[in-house]
Amino acid sequence: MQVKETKKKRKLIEKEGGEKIMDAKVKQFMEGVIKRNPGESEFHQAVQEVAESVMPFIDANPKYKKAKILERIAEPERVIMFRVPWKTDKGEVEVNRGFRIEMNSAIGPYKGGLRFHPTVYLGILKFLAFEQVFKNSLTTLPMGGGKGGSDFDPKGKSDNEVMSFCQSFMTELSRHIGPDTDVPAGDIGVGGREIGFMFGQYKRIRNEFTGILTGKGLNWGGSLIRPEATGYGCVYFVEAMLNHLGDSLNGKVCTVSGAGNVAQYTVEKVNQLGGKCVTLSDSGGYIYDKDGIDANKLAFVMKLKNIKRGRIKEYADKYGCKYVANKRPWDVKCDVAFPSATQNEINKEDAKALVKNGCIAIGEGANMPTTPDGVEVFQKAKICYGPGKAANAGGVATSGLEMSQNSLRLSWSREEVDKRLHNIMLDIHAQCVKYGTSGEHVDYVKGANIGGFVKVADSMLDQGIV
Ligand code: NDP
Ligand code: 2IT
Repeated sequence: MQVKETKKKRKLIEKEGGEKIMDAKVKQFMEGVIKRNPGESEFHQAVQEVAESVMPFIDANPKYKKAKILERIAEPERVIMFRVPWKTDKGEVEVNRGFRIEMNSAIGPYKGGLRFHPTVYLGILKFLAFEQVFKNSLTTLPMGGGKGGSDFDPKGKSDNEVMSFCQSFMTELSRHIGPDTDVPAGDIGVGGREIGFMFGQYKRIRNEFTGILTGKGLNWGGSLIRPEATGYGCVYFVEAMLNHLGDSLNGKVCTVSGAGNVAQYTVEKVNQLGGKCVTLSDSGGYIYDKDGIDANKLAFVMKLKNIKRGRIKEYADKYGCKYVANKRPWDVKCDVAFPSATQNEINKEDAKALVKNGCIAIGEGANMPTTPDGVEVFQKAKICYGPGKAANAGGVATSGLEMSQNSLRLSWSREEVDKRLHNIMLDIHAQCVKYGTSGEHVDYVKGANIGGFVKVADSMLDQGIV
């Protein structure tokens, strides 16, 4: 008995010692990253999470360490920053800043969205480009990682002003992108309207009709299901996590944040799978509709947000439900939560409230919506926590399918694209299970980070010191 206990103790001490050494290695690596990228807190956060997952794996596979893969992966291949001058309807001159981060091209051309939001700066786009490298690798498709955007705020601007901005933005961006070089798409503040204006300007400058953007309109090279893909994919991923435990979304109450592209199609797919979504939000606050956001109410939201460009409060005014100003919906009781607005929108307290109220799964439609101490709460509670780079990869995966169709000069049917999207999400789930399972539990953070890392790291090794 005593021998057994001593052995157990020794093992624990060894494990704790090993963890301490690993923590010290991550700390040392992060000191370098922070020094090289001062003030970019979101980038530090994203790199730290990946470093924590892959450091033990790198330790066990010295070839990665020798080639300094982690150091190289955390350094963008190229960062482009440029001036974007444009004119308001009143004839006033405005100046914004444009960016494109070309992060990693080991497995394919740079690929990732453009974000137009006043909070955009280098640190946010570098975090998004970094996440994109692993996410794109997980999709199984040949796409490298990139991200771009501007601190331009489309809110309250006329269509004409948005067009004027987009044309100026693309005038410079056009020098850096191409169907085999870098293929941007949408993100916050960039949807079908903006992609159209930018595509038109590229064509005009270059005299080429090529697939230089994804999320295009159906009449001019777009793919069916691309608008739906991120939300649908996220719901497919959560369904896969629940199926893995012998459960499903059928009958589940879900909370959703955001009211844009990702949130809207998350609600649509949850409804199709027999669940019920009770919240949506925007930067003004959230609505709580305990009866559920059915197809008719969702049609109202789509018109409100995509055409009228109004505020989510108008939903509460129309349907007489609760509206909570300046708050996020995480204290509403739910089985599953879909954060689908922006980064760091679930903090430690929000995570605790979700777990306390019985939430069993999180599907991150947004990129990095949970703070590190919030993630720790979910991990400790051992609920199904699907991190963004796995759960929201359906959007970029379907962008990859749009690129394939453009190359073939063919369009696949809705059913064909949806089937491929569904299979890709199941494949991503399988990769997370492969690299993240320990005992009965799947650590989806570890699984996604290692799964995404291996393919990129091996490709970098194959291609030498570049
Ligand atoms: P949209 O611009 O269509 O919608 C964004 C929604 O989130 C709006 O309701 C917006 O409210 C809200 N929001 C944005 N920023 C904030 C903020 N700082 N605080 C509170 N609310 C905010 O963007 P998407 O739906 O395309 O993107 C949502 C998330 O999903 C982002 O994290 C994005 O990176 C991620 N994502 C998107 C993909 C895509 O294909 N579109 C693919 C993968 C991930 P308001 O209008 O008031 O600003
Ligand atoms: O974060 C993301 O994956 C996106 N915004 C979509 C990128 C893309 O190229 O479709």
